[in-house]
Amino acid sequence: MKKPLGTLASLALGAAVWGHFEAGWVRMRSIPVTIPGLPEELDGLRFVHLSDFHLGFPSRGELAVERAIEWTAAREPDLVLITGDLLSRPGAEGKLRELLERVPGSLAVLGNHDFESSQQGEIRTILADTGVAFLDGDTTEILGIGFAGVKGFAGGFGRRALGPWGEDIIKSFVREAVEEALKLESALARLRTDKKIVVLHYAPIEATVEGEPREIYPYLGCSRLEEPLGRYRVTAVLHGHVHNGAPEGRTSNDVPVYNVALPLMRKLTPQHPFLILDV
Ligand SMILES: [Mn+2]
Repeated sequence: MKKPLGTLASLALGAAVWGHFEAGWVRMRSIPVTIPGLPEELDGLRFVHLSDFHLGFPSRGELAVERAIEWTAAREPDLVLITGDLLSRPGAEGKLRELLERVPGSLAVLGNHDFESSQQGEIRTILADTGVAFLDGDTTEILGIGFAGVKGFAGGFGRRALGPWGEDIIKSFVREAVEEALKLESALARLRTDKKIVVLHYAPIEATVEGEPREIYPYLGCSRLEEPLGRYRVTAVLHGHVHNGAPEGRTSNDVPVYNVALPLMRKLTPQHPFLILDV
């Protein structure tokens, strides 16, 4: 009697272990996305957008991240954009360094997870050492396209966004979102390029959050980040963070917004857990 029970237990354990790792499996598939209005001379440029690595010990997504970096490096894209949550837990600093060394010249913003274990300083050192530009209200111009990046913050969307009212702690919370939006706005004001791409961790619109439980919408982004996007005629916005949201939406001024949280990509296009913008 003992043996079959033992076998069943092993099977159950085997299935659980397989399920755990299968969630981090990678299968590749391409989804072409067209950005309307880009000039002809940019035709054929290839950007890769990677997000939400959530490395650390333990990390079931590490294999997917390795494959994504391997795939990216092999195709020598014109630019790699990374939208935060590089480390979720300690224990993967060496792995992060090793992966980023394979995509030098990338642009990155940090995410909320990068702050969780107070590792943001160390992550910034790794970014600097590996030649990845860190954007925190900063801008850069590459191939005639201007890039502006901030982490962003939470607070909710539209008329229901949290207002700076009541207790000091609520005011401080709202102030964080306002300051991130101001950083983005002043970065955009400095860009002189016709084409501008914004890189965020948090979502600037509700449309790419749809699919998540409604109760957590306000923690996934803030429409205060949307305000500067229309004013400065941004070409496209890339963000991460929203693991169960929608991959694409538009601001009220019709700016396309792409959500490329790695866990979302693994579900939607499991063969290809990242977005290629074919411009
Ligand atoms: Mn996040």
